[in-house]
Amino acid sequence: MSLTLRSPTLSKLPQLTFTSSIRRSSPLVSLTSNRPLPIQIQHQRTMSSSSKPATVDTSLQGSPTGAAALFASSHSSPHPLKLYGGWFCPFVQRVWITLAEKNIPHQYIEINPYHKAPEFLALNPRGLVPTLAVPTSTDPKTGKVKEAKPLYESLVLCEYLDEAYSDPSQYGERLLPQDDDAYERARCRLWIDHISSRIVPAFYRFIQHTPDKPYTIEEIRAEFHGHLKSFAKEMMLSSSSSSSEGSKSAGPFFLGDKFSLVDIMLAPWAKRLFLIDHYKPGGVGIPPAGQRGSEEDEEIWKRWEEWYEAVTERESVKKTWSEDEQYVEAYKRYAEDTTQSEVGKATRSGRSLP
Ligand SMILES: N[C@@H](CCC(=O)N[C@@H](CS)C(=O)NCC(=O)O)C(=O)O
Repeated sequence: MSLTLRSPTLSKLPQLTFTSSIRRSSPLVSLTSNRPLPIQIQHQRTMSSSSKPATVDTSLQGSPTGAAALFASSHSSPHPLKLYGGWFCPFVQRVWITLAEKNIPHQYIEINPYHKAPEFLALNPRGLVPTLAVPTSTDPKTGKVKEAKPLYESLVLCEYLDEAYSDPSQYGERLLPQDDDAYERARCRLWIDHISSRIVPAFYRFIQHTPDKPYTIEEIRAEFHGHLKSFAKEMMLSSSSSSSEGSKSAGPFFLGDKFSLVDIMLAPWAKRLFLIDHYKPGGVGIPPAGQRGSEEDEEIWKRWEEWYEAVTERESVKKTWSEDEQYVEAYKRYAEDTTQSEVGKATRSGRSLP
């Protein structure tokens, strides 16, 4: 099958043609031979075949392991819906979890986004994974997909997938409250914003902390705890109050017994908390039960733990997870603050995340 991809934002860029792999219509040739280079391979170039030296980021181990390897290989056949991802990336894991939750047929293509190959930048000018190629037009006669377009930004992608694959008989329950429950939907978006603008940036300030930073490890730990506690307190209070939906169940997820987009947005960093325990003195440092200060703090941290247990045990989260040691190796560059990733550089210079 051949399928055309146009970038809506970069109409002047070369048109890409999808076959079993992506190639430019005037194909990019390998640096070492005259053969056209499939995009997947371009992104896995190592120091020996790349003109630039490998960095802590470009030399990352190239493919998922463990459960994620199985999930990736069971979605390796050509399909019009393509996820370009990196096994190590929490933003990718958000989209991967959404695909797994809704059981959406797709093709997973592992790339290393730090190489910035022109074909990848043509899909996503920001040069970041996750990037999705989505089918946008089908031939009415044959029903075959004629055109696909790129989309990016993990939250946008998850919302897109939830809306585009919405038939409950095929894809299960929607990931955000629907119908006339605009308040609940807005409340979910508010806490998604809390995750993306508070918890996630603090995670990186925490793991990238080194003794020469203008803030101490205790300060960033306290800030991180504060953001987790706000989230857990919201879950505690919302489950004890009634809403337009009627009375809610107590837990374990943000919306009680319903796993939602809010949980998906934070799950990848919840899974990565063990890296802070591994690398940072004092670790995440959530105080043990009975030593949490006030009665309210005891309750809040209990609610956090309930959420954490349920989310990290969720099938879709486990399915998209490689072996722990692989993350330990990959996040060393964050722990030592040597990463040149956009997220790492933004954190280092106090800018907001890309
Ligand atoms: N805001 C983006 C962030 C994505 C992101 O930063 N992805 C990283 C990998 S975890 C990436 O592609 N980095 C490439 C780079 O830093 O050059 C999203 O939510 O999708």
